[in-house]
Amino acid sequence: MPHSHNAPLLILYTGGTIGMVETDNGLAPGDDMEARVRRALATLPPQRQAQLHHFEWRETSRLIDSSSARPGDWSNLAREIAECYRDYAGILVLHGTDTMAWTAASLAFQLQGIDRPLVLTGSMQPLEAADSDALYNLETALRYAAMPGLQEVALCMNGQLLRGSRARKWHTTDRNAFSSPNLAPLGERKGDDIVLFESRGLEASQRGAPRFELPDYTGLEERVVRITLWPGISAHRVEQWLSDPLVAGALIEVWGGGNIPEDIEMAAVLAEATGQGKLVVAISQCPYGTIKIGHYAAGQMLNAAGVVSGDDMTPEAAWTKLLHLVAQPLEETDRQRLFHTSLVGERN
Ligand code: ASN
Repeated sequence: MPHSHNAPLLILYTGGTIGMVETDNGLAPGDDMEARVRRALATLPPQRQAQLHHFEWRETSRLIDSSSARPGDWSNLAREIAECYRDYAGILVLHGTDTMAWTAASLAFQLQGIDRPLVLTGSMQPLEAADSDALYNLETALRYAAMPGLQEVALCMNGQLLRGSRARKWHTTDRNAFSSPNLAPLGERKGDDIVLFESRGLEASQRGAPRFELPDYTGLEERVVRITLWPGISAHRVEQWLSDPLVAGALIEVWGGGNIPEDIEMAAVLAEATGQGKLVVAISQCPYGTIKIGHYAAGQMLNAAGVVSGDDMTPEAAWTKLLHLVAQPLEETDRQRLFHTSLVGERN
């Protein structure tokens, strides 16, 4: 359903540094964030204020440092958005930066086919700090959240608009903290111009109609493990994780272009897990580029063990996609097929 351009935007505040204030225990989420945001926006030059769409405000019941976010928070957020998004021209989620890429990827899988902008932003410095990046990010993200040409989940930081399922936090302190290693930005702010590269957005065919999938993720974090290989890692160590009956999915971060140690026991452990119907996927430890399982002999065991390639996905997207598939009552072959398929432009 096309949305009205007169509809307001929604700002959904979840916590994060952007709204934090100094307390006796260090930075923590502060009160009155709506008033503080409106005051900050009112300091922009009038012609830039005039370009901002009007917005309504909501807050999640628990404002958090995003390092405390859990999958249950992602499913709550997606449900809240699914219930109200039709009333808004676009949605802006204010979020901590530490796990913003995880939330963005997770929202993309839950809210597939969303037909308007869903933008996440935050900041590296609190709104009221000297030289804060908060107002710049707020203004830029609000502008993107009002662009009808953007019809997907995106993350906006430091003037860059990145696909939510492709973004990663890349720096601990720099205001240019996010990157999208395997996909060019969807948009870029140049001076006061906010440019959206529509040809890079999700194609109409890929986006389709809204087809939200909203399983409850609460407690499911126990069911998907993430294992990063280190030189000399033993099959026994991997088995300890994979053989746990609670575990239904595993993300294995392998070497370079898709290699694991030539260790027959390791191959047997992986094959045992996939044989039990667990979804085991591999991505590279290299942030840039894709894997090609079987290119080297050292990777062929992954194929033989039934491990599914995560191609050029980020760990955040691969893990949240695993969780999303594990959370639904799907046949094993459908889970594998869906993991292989690009659902929201998260992989090539
Ligand atoms: N620890 C903060 C958070 O993720 C970091 C930030 O927002 N810059 O909530």
